[in-house]
Amino acid sequence: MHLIDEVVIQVYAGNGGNGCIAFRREKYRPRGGPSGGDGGRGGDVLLVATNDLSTLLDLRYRRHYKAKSGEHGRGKDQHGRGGQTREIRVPVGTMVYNDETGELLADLVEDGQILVAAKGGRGGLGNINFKTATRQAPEYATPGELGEEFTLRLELKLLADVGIIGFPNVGKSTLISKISKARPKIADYAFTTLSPNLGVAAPPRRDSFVVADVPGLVPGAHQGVGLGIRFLRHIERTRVFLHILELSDEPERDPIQDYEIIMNELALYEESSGSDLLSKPVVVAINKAEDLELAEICEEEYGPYFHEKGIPFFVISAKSGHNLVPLLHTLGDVLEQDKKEELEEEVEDDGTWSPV
Ligand SMILES: Nc1nc2c(ncn2[C@@H]2O[C@H](COP(=O)(O)OP(=O)(O)OP(=O)(O)O)[C@@H](O)[C@H]2O)c(=O)[nH]1
Ligand SMILES: [Mg+2]
Repeated sequence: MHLIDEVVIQVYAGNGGNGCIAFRREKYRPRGGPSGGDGGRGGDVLLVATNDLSTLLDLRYRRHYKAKSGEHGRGKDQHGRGGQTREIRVPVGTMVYNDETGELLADLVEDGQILVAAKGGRGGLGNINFKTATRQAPEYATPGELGEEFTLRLELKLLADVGIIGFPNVGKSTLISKISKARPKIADYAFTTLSPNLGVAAPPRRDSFVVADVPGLVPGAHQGVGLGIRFLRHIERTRVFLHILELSDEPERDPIQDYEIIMNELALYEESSGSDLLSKPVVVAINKAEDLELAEICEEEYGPYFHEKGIPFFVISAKSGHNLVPLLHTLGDVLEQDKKEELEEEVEDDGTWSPV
């Protein structure tokens, strides 16, 4: 399977143009003097973050990105023109690493944010720069500098407010298709979703938020079982998890057991990656309960377990729409609360308060 959330590319900035050695030899001007111009600067390679892209797919088919070199200097005091920069557009949420050293160079989180990924070489100096009182005819110029070259690893981490997690086939994609305009593939088998989907949920009369549906998790995911956990990095940066459970026909499955298995996978991922997943607020919903009698039984049977933990709990049907509006309002509340707490922490950190 081709992953489109990680690519390695090669970037080459342009070389600087060479300085020129030339002398004026014009009729009626016996002592011409040096006239070699400077070389132009090589073009930079820039990474530009844009909201217009949502994957790194375009970069998969093209590995090498070169900016133009600067022109060489010429006679008659003419400087070489600078080389054109090369812009590479990447989706917002792209993290850029130096592939050789592993160093994080930039986290492009805003539309229009720019990283100078490789600097163009400076142009060389032409011999007009070297004329002195004692050296009237300098026979030298300097060469242009080489442009920088790097191997970069780009990693896309989606920026969403809510990350939907859960076993395969529980109805995560069905839910995102109900609450937003996203139209992911939905089917009655595990691992229908192979890469993350984003959707904007707009509950009535309140702020909209971005929801990410990621491929399903199974026991052992942190060791690579199923599609593994590589998609978890996408939800590392979400504020809130919406954990979807289901009333499954499989006799060995139980919603609470499923819940604990997934939380355990998150814990193992957290341990191995040093990320911070378990401290995020969670909202739980048991899906596929369009039968209202069944929904009530579900509420009684599973509700207390989550209420005791202080976790907001809903019994829903993504298919019929049952209970989706209250679920969205609660997600909105939890998000607002989380943003408020973050703001308070920031204020505590630097001890100042400046009204926005
Ligand atoms: N009865 C019922 N079926 C549902 C409901 N929501 C989803 N389904 C069905 O469950 C199956 C899986 O739905 P998906 O939305 O593809 O599930 P998913 O969690 O995205 O699955 P993966 O992408 O494989 O992880 C489909 O056949 C859906 O029609 C629901 O509320 N009620
Ligand atoms: Mg899916």
